[in-house]
Amino acid sequence: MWQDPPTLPTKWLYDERGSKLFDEITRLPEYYPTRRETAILRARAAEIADATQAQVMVELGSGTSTKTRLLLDAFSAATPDAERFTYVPVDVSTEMLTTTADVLSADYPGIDVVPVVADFTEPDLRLPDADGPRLAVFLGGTIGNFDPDARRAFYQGLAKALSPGDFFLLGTDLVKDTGRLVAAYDDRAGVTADFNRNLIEVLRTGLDARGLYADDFEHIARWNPREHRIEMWLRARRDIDAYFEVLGRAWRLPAGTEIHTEISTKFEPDALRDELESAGLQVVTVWTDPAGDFALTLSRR
Ligand code: AVJ
Repeated sequence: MWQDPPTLPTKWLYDERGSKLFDEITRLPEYYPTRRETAILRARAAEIADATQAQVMVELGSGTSTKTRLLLDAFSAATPDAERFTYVPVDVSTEMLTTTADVLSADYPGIDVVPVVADFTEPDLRLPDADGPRLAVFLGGTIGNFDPDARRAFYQGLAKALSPGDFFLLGTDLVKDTGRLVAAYDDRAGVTADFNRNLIEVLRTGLDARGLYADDFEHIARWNPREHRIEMWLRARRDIDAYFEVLGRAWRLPAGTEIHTEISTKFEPDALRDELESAGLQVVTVWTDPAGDFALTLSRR
């Protein structure tokens, strides 16, 4: 936060209120990624189950969502009666994992749910053993939040955690018309603006800040063509003179100062393939929706 320009950790966007706002974002008319990815999974889940023959699915970031269920439905249907399929949600939040495990165990009595508490961005990621192929999935386009170095480290860590013959399914948003991209991150209803400004609330309450108000910041979403990513910023509408009780530090921002809060990288399929293959993950199949907005890439270690 004391960098220039000031940068706040993206993960701070996802407190309870932030997570609810993101959920609202996924239903906005401008925000296409969730609907596109769901459509691809609906069309391809059975194919994914067939192509991988996986007995274990490890989901990075635990989910109880429609998307997770589409995959679990397909794998349940593909698993012979004598065998059991295992779902391994991986998350840093024990609370999230407990909810996921409870809800999915109740809904899928035929599936073993084995939660793992871990930060999957750490290089020492370890996955539960299995007799057959394992499938790691990372959905939602969340990889877009990682900068190129973090992506490389993540792919390498994952490739190390996987064994030869294991698979990786990755959801990525694709480069497209700039107007549509910007609209998806600057919606008319202002939900994304509230989501972004919520970071100020997180700071204010978490660090006991005086003189810091979300309304003093303007939401900015802009396309960075060089890095092919949407960048979210917060711009101070007036001079900010805040004081963090917890840190015993002042934070002064002249009007117009921009704080960087999130990147959402958009991918070109060829470049994505190169990144995965450099980490030792061979691309098997790329599926997109009919509009070509979003991609699911299946690779194999
Ligand atoms: C949850 C990271 C996939 O980058 O599209 C949506 C987050 N931020 N609108 C994305 C987000 C603003 C989202 N991901």
